[in-house]
Amino acid sequence: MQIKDKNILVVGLAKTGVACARFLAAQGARVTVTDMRSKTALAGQFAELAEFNISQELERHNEATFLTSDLIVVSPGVPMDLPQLASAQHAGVEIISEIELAARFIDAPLAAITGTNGKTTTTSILGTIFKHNGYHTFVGGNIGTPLIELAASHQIWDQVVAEISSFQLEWITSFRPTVAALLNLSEDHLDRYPDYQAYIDAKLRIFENQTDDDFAVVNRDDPLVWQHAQNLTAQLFPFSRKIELDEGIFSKDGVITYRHNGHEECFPTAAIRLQGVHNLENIMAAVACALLLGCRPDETFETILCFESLHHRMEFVRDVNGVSYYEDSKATNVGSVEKALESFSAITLIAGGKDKGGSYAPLVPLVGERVQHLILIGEAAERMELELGRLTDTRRAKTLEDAVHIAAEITAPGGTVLMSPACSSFDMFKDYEERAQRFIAAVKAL
Ligand code: UMA
Ligand code: ADP
Repeated sequence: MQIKDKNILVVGLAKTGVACARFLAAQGARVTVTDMRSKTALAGQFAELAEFNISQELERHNEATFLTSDLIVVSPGVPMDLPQLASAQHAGVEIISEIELAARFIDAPLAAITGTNGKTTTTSILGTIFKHNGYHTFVGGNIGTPLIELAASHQIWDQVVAEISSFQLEWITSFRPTVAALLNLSEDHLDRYPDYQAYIDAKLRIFENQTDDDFAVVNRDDPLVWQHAQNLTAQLFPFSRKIELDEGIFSKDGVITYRHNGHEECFPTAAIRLQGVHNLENIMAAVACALLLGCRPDETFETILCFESLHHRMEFVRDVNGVSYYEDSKATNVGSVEKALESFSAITLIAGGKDKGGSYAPLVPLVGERVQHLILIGEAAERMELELGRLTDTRRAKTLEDAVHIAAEITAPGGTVLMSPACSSFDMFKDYEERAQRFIAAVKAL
């Protein structure tokens, strides 16, 4: 790919934009960065670009710059319908996402993980398996390290594991994983997509450039995933908790069985530390990717036995007066909250935050059955109360700290206080990690 002396516009200057601008400038491109934020707000980002000669257009996106660029690289947080992108596309300017740029520099086998929930957990498990098998492994993407840092590292990698979001797939053209996994589909990001199908279509693009030499690891038990997997070019490799498969990976009676081309491997699950049926799905997906890409079964099994839950995913905080407190700040959509509610009974649920536009209706049966008290915070509180409030004792709290105090007052011994918001955090917090820390601090202060 010709980069030197090209006029390249990087749209968005957060983690992705900085990594792209650095890589492109180091390759000799004439780089311009544009972001709606101000120079003051972006001081940290510019400090990271100080060694390069980079033009900047801040607090606006100038259409003329879009139209005169040779290439535009878009950050995932920039919506696809930005008018300047539409004009540039119409004028024939090449527009790509950061993962597309990175993929053009990846020589190693690429395992890419997507789905509404479980991406980070599965990506981490798979990265750990590869490393335990002795492979020099790059783990990146939506998990927090832009994939382009792989290209910028100038190292030779044996394996690449990428967590991939729907946003990152929006501007791909040749991104082609050797193994792509789709874990599950449920409503999310409807504040960005016109409808649910548009979100699903974006996710499915992970398979779009695969050939029949590649593999699609898909959830056999998720009707939407299975339905959309039927027309893929790649070889289907399903995983299931419910169905015994001749080709694929499934769990039954405490054993995970992997079957491929007449070959079988079995892993007992009793000693696995990672709890919850959803994590069994994540483990099966990761093991499938690992074995399909040549990992040894023994080392793979050793890794999954030792793997512990990541922070902020159904994490135990402490017991106070016979009540257990759990923090699930990473549950930013309805699908992940369903899994959390399935894991406990006698629940006081603290939920709410920035509304992503989806329906809360899938929570109705579980809230009715298991939630004794519902405490709502944030912008979504009103809509959540409309959809769920009639099912249980429902209250509003102004702050997360107030919610924790109310929960402590009303939850009977033996119960569980669970913060599993079903919303993003940006109305009240910097991010889900800050929300988690504030919850943990409030619970510790009880
Ligand atoms: N901006 C504009 N114009 C716009 C919109 C945004 O200039 O019209 C600017 C913003 O001011 C900001 C930048 O563009 O400075 C957008 O940055 P970004 O949101 O893409 O943030 P990054 O730090 O580059 O992080 C992104 C991913 N963020 C999103 O997809 C929202 C990170 O995923 C990812 O870890 C990182 O790239 C590295 O690959 C985060 C995320 O929330 C964790 N992902 C979503 C999720 O998991 O639900 C998809
Ligand atoms: P993602 O990266 O897709 O957001 P995470 O692994 O960070 O996924 O988990 C996010 C939330 O989803 C947490 O609340 C976690 O408990 C829940 N979760 C994890 N795996 C799954 C799964 N396979 N299905 C449904 N929910 C899941």
